[in-house]
Amino acid sequence: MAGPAREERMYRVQSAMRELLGPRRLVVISNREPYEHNRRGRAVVMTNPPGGLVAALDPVMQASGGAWVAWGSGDADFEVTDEHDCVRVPPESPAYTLRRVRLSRREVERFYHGYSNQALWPLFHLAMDKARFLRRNWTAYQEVNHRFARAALDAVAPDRGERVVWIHDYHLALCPRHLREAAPELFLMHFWHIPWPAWDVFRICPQSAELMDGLLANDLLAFHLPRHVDNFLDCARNELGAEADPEEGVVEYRGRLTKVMASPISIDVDEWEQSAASRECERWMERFRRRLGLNGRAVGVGVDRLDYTKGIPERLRSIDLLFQRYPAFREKFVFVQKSAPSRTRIKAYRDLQDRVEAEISRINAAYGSEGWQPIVHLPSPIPQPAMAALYRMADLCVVSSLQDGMNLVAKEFVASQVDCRGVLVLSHLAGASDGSPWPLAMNPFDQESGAEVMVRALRMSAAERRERMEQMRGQLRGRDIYNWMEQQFRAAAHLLARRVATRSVFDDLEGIRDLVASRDFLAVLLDFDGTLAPIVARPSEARLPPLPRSVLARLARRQGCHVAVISGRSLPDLRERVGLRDLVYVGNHGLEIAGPGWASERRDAAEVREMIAACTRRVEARLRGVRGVIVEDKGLTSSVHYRLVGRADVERVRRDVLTEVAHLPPGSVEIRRGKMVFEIRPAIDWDKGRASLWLLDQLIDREWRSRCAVIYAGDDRTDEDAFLALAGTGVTIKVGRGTYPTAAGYAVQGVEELARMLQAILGWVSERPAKPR
Ligand code: GDG
Repeated sequence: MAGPAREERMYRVQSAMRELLGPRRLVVISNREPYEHNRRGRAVVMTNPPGGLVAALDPVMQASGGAWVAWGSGDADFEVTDEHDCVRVPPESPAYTLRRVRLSRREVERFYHGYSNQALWPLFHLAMDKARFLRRNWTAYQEVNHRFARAALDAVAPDRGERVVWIHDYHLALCPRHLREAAPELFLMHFWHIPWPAWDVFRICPQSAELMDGLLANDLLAFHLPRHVDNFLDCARNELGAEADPEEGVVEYRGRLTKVMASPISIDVDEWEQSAASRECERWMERFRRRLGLNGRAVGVGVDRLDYTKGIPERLRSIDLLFQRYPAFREKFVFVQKSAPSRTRIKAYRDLQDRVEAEISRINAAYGSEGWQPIVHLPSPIPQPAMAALYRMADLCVVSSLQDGMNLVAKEFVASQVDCRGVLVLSHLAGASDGSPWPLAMNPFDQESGAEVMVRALRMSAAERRERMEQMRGQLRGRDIYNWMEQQFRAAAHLLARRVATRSVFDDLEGIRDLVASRDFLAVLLDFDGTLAPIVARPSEARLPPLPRSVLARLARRQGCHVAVISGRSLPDLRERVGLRDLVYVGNHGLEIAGPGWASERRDAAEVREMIAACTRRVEARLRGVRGVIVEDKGLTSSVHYRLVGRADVERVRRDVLTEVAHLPPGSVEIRRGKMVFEIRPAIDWDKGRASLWLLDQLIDREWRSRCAVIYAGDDRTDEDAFLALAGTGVTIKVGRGTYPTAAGYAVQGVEELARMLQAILGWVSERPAKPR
């Protein structure tokens, strides 16, 4: 729909995009495509598959001129594409590229119907009895996600640093990880259109860890509701042991950050409103009144994809009860059920369709009369102005979802209610309800009360209907689909602005090699967890992989080469985990250090060791009843981990730790808050940075800056102290490209890439003689 209002909205989105994207262009990836080509006899016709998202994103894509990657689902789709499976759209004035992904019939069956819609969809909507996790479907899901990622990489080449990729929905959870691995510089954002369940539900999924790992490759991940965000953060914590900060809405995993936000989707409010006010809509209203026998009767409306999550049989049962218990409404009320058959390859959907049709026939047979059909079923497609007509003429609209991420029907109804006469009856289990007092809330699992709520709506005074509808319309107007996009573009813009401008070590390998070659000594200082060893859910399970193990062992044998592992773990723990002879071990963030044949610990730390041990025992006793708390005695320090503690108890943990430490002599012991952990430690100004400088003085001499090439790598915030201390003198490497600022000069993508870097270093010094034994 054209018109100044629409232009104004487009202008808003475009300026938000310019702010976000600057010179960057947008690449959208979704399962469904915005344009579909199908054969009708000898002709090929193009259609826009229905759906609010596609309709809203298409103009954005036209403005950005990027690319859209989607499954080519039309039977003539590949007759109109070029040799790269691309077609320029819209056909009348080509503005962007649609890159179609070719899926075989078997892949559609397994990836789309099998895994996406028979495993993830039911599980995430709490329909556990319908969820089937077949290995072959999962394999297809993996392969197809990979395929989408490859298609997107083709679409972003060669200027991929200049692209923002926006991925949509649950079909593509693994896509971000593939993209991140192939093109770390891409900015990845993902919108998840369905609910994210609680951990107790999510953990049912046999592939839960892989799905989380895929999604946490995004820079920005958005859900409809704060509740979904909270659930996701819980899952990240429990599934992967990732650091999840609920205050910031940030997950730190594999050395990088994902911002997780709530951003409820909406509709093109003006478009629905204009459509509802149009002449064409009025003509449809007249036609419906006449043909469906609505004249002089109250009208109820339900509009749904035929999906078991929408609570259609439950709604029909309430209507049944309404006619049974309130016979005054017989002959006076007609319910129009507009349905769109969906996913009919799946038995549960075919069964639902049969059940809905049978129920409607049964109710009509039970109550109907010659001149009155209680429920009118419209299962065939109708144009949008006809949809608006149904919404506009309805006295009540029932949305009875058993679970729903958002539900756009509720919003379309409100936008189309230009006369403010209708009442929205809304399930409190649909995201759209979000605690608003203006719709009448219903619980689809309590069908008797459902009938009562509908009666209340039908009996409501015109003044109250108007009041409620005006309130809802006011709220909706400020939150349309353009606000939704703008909100996410702005969040992305903030993250992009904070992105670090560090170079990959591999871009400057020769420079680093020359530095190493020009010095007599080489010191390689490395953090352990997340740097040498991959992050695992339980710290006790972290292991040093074989490649870095053998490289470190050989590196430390070369003359003039020192290798140190620097960690927050205790010295004995670290030494046991690495288990190599010629290395230096730095434990407790530098409070204790031991090399081959020597050991040192901060005396001022050792002095308070007993005090900390006693304090830790008291904290442990206090917290005995708190589930999930882990108290770890690390000798010179101790840690109270609350990662697995329920949110309600975190405050209690904090209070107990504070209380115990407050009883110790002032200035002796302090608490540092780490990532979901309270550290009880000596009150000494000492960190990985100071420890590194001290160590270099000891290993070489005070002139080390001119005599030694220093390489330090770490993934975590405690490593930032070392990056700062060595800035300008050493080669500092952040492992994992985070979105938070780092003081490191270089970056590598992850543990494996760092291992390759270490291998390169070994190559540079392998000619040097071995140390004497
Ligand atoms: C997912 C989430 C979330 C329905 N029947 C007909 C028809 N429709 C149109 C409606 C509306 C759309 O389909 C359905 O929107 P919903 O929001 O109910 O949802 P899902 O397809 O389940 O979508 C959902 C959404 O994503 C967006 O993020 O809100 O929670 O499950 O636009 O108008 N359209 C026509 N005839 C029909 O019979 N023409």
